[in-house]
Amino acid sequence: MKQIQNLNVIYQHSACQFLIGAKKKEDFPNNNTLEFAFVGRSNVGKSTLINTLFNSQSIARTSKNPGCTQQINFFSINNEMFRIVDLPGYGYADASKQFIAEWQNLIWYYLNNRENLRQTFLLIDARRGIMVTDEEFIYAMNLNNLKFYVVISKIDKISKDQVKELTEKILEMRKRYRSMYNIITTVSSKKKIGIESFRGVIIQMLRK
Ligand SMILES: Nc1nc2c(ncn2[C@@H]2O[C@H](COP(=O)(O)OP(=O)(O)O)[C@@H](O)[C@H]2O)c(=O)[nH]1
Ligand SMILES: [Mg+2]
Repeated sequence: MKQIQNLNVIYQHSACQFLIGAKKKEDFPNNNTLEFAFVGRSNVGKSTLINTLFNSQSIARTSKNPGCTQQINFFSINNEMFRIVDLPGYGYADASKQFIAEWQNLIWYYLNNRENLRQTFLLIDARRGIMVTDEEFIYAMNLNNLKFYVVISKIDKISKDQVKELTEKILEMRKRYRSMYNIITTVSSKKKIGIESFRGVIIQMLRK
């Protein structure tokens, strides 16, 4: 794995470039660069958050294309300093069984086999809390012994006390799901809350 220098670059204008939308594992780019995967229910605010973190217009463009939500989108930050991986959202009420099966095959192949995957960020919508599909996903991650880090999104939609309550409730779940990281990050892309500290989390993880 290559050495990463001058991490402060991501505090400035980070350049985010769309690499590929993978529909099958053969499409994945090389594994020489550390990756951070983002996952969650559809509409949880994943694309907006990635866009806010890395000042990227390409992510917004990519995710507006409905076809692109069914593939794993790889983005290169600052010319391969690291990558952001936008996993297809789960929780489509109207998804066909075949679509769900295909989605699961590709996503679980990625999560289980990707050696350059540094961390998986699981987004939870502050307004909705942990829903059945979220817990199913958490259960499966834990079963596969895959670590993940919870990020509560859209915190502008609830009060500070409610944010605290939800954070505690999720941390409480660590008793059952040990592969959950012991820290939770809370963000609002809309109000730009928690964005700097989330960048700090990513920088810390690049250093390790
Ligand atoms: N209030 C609020 N809305 C948000 C926030 N982030 C995203 N949204 C909205 O949530 C919807 C889904 O966002 P999107 O990023 O496309 O979700 P994705 O499906 O997870 O990629 C859009 O209408 C966004 O404008 C946030 O921090 N606060
Ligand atoms: Mg999206």
